[in-house]
Amino acid sequence: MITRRKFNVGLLTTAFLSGLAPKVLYANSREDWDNLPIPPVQKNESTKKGYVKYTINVQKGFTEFFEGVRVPTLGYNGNILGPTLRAKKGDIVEIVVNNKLDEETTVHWHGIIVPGEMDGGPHQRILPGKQWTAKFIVDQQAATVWYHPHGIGTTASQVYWGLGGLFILDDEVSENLNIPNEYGIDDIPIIIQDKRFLNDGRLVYLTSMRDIMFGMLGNTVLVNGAIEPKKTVPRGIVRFRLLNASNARSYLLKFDKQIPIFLIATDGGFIEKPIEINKIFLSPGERIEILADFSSINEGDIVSLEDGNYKFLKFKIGKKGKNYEIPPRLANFNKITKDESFKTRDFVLSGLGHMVNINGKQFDINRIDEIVEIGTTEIWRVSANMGMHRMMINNNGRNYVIHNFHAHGVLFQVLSRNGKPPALHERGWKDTIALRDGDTVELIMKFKKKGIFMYHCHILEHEDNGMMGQFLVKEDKSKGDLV
Ligand SMILES: [Cu+2]
Repeated sequence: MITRRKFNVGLLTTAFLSGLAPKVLYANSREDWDNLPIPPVQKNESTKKGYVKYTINVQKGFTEFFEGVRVPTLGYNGNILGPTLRAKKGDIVEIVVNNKLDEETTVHWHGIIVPGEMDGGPHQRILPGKQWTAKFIVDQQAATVWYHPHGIGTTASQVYWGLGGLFILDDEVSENLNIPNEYGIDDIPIIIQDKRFLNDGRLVYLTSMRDIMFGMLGNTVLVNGAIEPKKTVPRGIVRFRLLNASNARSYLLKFDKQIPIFLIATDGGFIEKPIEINKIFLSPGERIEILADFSSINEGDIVSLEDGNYKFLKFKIGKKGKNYEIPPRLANFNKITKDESFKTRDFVLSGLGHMVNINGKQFDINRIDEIVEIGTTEIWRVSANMGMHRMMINNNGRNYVIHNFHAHGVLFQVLSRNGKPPALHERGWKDTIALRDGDTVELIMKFKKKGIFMYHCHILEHEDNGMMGQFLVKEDKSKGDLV
C-alpha cells in the first residue's frame, strides 16, 4: 500500500510535536482525489459453507508516506495495516498466523468473544518464524471489530509501526437492513491513527518522556495508513465504520458542514435504533458506526472530517448513490439490569509512565487477578484516579482521556458514568471505555466464554508498562457446561 504525499520540508516544526499538525502544513500537497486506501477484503480459502479460513503473515515492509521517503513499517499480508477479515454469526473461523518478524507477536481479536486460548493475548505467543492457528465460532451479533498484536511489552511499538486490521462480523440483521453495505463504496472503513513524522519525512516513535507518561501522541493523522487522504462518496446516505487504532490519542470528530449523522453501532454492534448525533468521540480501541446523509450537499462540494479544526479526511460529493433510508429500528437490544448482577468488583487505574497500575498492581503473567464464574453477571466499577499525578495532567484539559479500560472475552453495557446515565454513544454494547481523571464507570457484563482473559488500559504504552490484569472465567462443574 503506497500512500504518497509530497513533503514540505521545513514547515513541520517541533512546536507541533505533541499537538496535531494544522492542515496548512500540507496545503501545497498534491490534490489527488480518491487516494484513501481501502484495506482489501481477505479471500476466504475455504469453500465449505459456514467455514472461513484465512492466512495472515505478520511481516516487515516499507511505506512511502511522503514522496521519496520510504520508511520501515509492519503489516499483515502487506506493508502496513492488514486486510479486512469478514465472518458471519455461526461461522467456524480458522485463521493461520505466520510470524515473519524477528520478534515475537500475538494476534488478538479485539471485540470477538472467543474462549481464552483463542483470544490471541499474551499467552498465545508466536515466536519468530512460528505459526499459530486460531479457531473459533462467531457467537455474537454483527459488529465492527479489529485485530492487533498483544504481546508483553511489544503491543505499542508493533501497532505504531503498522500492525492492525479490521474484522467485520455480519449476521441476519446486518444483511437485511436497508443500509449501505457496499464495502469501500458506501460502506467505508475509517482506521484513524496519529503518527509522528520528522522534518525529513521519517516516522519516529517514543522521542520524549511525555510519550512514556501519557502514551505516544503523533503530529499527523493517518486514515487507513495514508496521510490526510481524500475520497469521493455518493450523494446520499453513507455508512462509516470508524476505528480509533491510535496508540494514545482520543478524538472528538465532526463534519465541517451541517449534515445529519446517525449513530448506528458501538463496539459490540448495532444499537436498538439510530440516534442523531453531531460529534463522534473515540478513545483508543473504540469503534463506532455512523450513517452520514450527504444528500443536502451539492455534487462536487467537499465535506471534511475534523478533530478540532484539523481536517484530516476529505470527502468530495459524487453522483447520487443508491436509495437507502435511516431505518427506524436496527436490532434487538436486551438491556442487562443491575439486579442480575451477582458481584461487584472495583478496578482503580492510577499512575502514569512506568508507574501505571490497576488496583496497585502491575501486570504479571503468572498471576490471576480475578476469578469469575462462567454464566454469571457482574458489575465492574472502573475508575481513574491520578492522585499525586493530578498536577501533571491539569494542562491537558478537564476532558483529557487519561486512561481507558478494555476487557477481553466479554461485552459490557455501561450502567453509569459518575452516577449519571452514560452518554448516548456509550449506551450500546461496548468492550472499551474512556476515563478522565476522577471518572467512575459501572459496567455490567455476563461471562460466556471460559479461559484466561486480559483487562487493561488501551493507551498502549500504559498497557505495555503494566496497566493490565488477568481474569479467569471458570466453569462451575456442578452446573454443567455453558460454553
Ligand atoms: Cu492508561
